[in-house]
Amino acid sequence: TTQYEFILTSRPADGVGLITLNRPKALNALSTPLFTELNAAVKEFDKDDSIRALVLTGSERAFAAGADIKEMKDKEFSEVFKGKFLESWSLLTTVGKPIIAAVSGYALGGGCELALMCDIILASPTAVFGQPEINIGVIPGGGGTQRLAHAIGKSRTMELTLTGRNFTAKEASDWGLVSRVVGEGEGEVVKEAVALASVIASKSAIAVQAGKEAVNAAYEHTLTEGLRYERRLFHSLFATKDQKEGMAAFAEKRKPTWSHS
Ligand code: CO8
Repeated sequence: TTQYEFILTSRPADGVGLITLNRPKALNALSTPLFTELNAAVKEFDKDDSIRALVLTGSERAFAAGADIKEMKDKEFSEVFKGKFLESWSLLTTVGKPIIAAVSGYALGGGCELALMCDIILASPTAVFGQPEINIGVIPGGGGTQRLAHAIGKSRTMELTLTGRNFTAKEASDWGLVSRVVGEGEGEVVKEAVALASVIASKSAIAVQAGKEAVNAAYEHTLTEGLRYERRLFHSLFATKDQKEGMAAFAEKRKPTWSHS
């Protein structure tokens, strides 16, 4: 696999690709060079048929403490506007395969937003979330105000965005931002995320992709359009080998063997 400077990649289980942000001196602050590498790694796993689920994580101390403030501080309006600053930082959201964020330590600003771009978030009890941009004279710019509002509602999102206060793993779990808080212990959240990714990777990749698309439609469409979209995706799966195999296996009381097609 490719060697990177700010990230690590590995294949910890069958069908699972793991990307670890690895810029420890800056608490994984998100910079343009880091995103160039992250995007390349994501694309590589996305086009690799042997990978069916991804896990994105940071270190014990920080998932990511936000966009790199030192890289941003002297930028001018015309530069960020004309250069479409941040536009290429959301490539993650174009991937068809499911992505699980395994968060421990700080997930602040762009770090929280990066987790929100993933499909499932698991949190260590040590996770600290927040959108502290207001404290440095700006607002979230990577989807924080939008995805957080969808996930936890307007009043909480407004309070967090306007005060910049951090929130705990327990709060994130109570509000439904994370699907669960795992046990404490070093590496626990990554272990759990890889186990979860393995379960997903054991299903039909084509059905998983359809499922992901259908759930995401709930955040884009009206209920009527979303229901129609879901039903059409359901119909379309009857054109796949895996639907025939899955249902035949059930009727024959055996385990299905997926061809992922
Ligand atoms: N940018 C640059 N460097 C950082 C950042 C950051 N966001 N966070 C930490 N670092 C650096 C520190 O400068 C320090 O470097 P050095 O040793 O050279 O001084 C090193 O990491 C360690 O940090 P601290 O010494 O501050 O560690 P502490 O344990 O004392 O504090 C904190 C940890 C509380 C996390 C603190 O570092 C902090 O407040 N960081 C900034 C948090 C923040 O404001 N984040 C939001 C940034 S703005 C943003 O994210 C805009 C989003 C844009 C969209 C992105 C889409 C994906």
